[in-house]
Amino acid sequence: MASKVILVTGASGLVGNAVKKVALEERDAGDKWVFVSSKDANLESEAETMALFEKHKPTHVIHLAAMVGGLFRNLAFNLDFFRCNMKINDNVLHACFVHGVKKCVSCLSTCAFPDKITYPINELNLHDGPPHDSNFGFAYAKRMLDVMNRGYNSQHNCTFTSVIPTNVFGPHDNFNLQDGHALPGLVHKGYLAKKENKPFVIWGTGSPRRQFIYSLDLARVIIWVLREYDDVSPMIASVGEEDEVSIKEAAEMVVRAHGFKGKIVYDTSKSDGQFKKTASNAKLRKYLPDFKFTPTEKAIQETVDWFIKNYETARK
Ligand code: NAP
Ligand code: GFB
Repeated sequence: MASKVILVTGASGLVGNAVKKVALEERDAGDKWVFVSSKDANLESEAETMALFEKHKPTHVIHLAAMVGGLFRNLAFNLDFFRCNMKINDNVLHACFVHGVKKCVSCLSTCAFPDKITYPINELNLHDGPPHDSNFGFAYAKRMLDVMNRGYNSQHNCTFTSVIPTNVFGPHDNFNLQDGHALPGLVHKGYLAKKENKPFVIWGTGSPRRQFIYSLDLARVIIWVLREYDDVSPMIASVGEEDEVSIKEAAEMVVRAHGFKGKIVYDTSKSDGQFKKTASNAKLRKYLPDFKFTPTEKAIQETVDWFIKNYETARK
């Protein structure tokens, strides 16, 4: 009899594939892992969500499913990001409650933190003011996940918690130029610029700053939280502040990874979005003082190699 039945929603995405890889590597013989995507159930539907839980009867849940996108998709669909994610999160947490799930670990995002704040941000700042305008819909829906976790705990003593990643990247990302995030967008553009001998275009000024976490490192943190962290309050999952880089520096790492030798240009007609969202990982370090993050340059090289090898099937 499996000691845990662990249901992973959003398993076909960037973070989901990383959790699958790490879970299968770390395989704890007693656990049964169930990886699902929207093909198994549309989590915006309460009925389909309940049926999914009825079918798999999970004891533990890693809830990753969401409407996700980079700056430009958020700018275009703030309302959809709010409504779609509110429905998904309400359905999943309610199904967890109805099915007596022992622990659920969900994913927020550091873009949910207030925009006008003293950096670095920490977990206690989550509700201290409005988020950046470019992604208010997504940000408020993510904050409501934390509100629901606290509600299920105070009213029903549930252990539903969350991690708060910074910008994530890695294999199986969404490399669509319009909808995706900066790093997969730059990886894709680097590939096309080299193949078509065209300039490599960075959108915006290149000066905004980000902390990028490799999907495989985030997956290790999420699985540790599932096994060892029993607090409802969220935990930031991020590299240190010292590893924050500018978009320009990140783009230069992508250029080196592709071995691109051509012209690099900036399209400053494109928005820069939020200048920075520097996060402190002090809470994570308190619990995991020896956690080793993959160096960003090495992780970008592995992502570029994965994209070149899987170009035909990659999301783009
Ligand atoms: P992703 O690659 O876009 O994957 C999204 C996943 O959600 C896919 O498996 C998708 O299934 C599933 N999904 C979407 N809508 C669904 C629906 N209505 N019903 C059922 N499943 C649905 O996203 P990701 O980057 O891995 O993000 C995973 C989690 O990390 C999300 O909660 C996200 O907010 C959070 N996060 C991501 C980042 C980042 O930089 N990527 C940063 C911070 C936090 P299909 O493949 O079937 O569509
Ligand atoms: O990763 P990104 O789309 O989202 O953009 P955010 C980060 C920065 O990269 C912006 C610049 O300053 C962009 O101008 N950039 C340069 C590019 N080249 C590109 C490119 O080719 N594609 C993209 N997308 N950007 C998101 C939030 O904010 O962060 C989401 O909107 C989510 O809700 C995500 O939280 C993690 O970091 O600005």
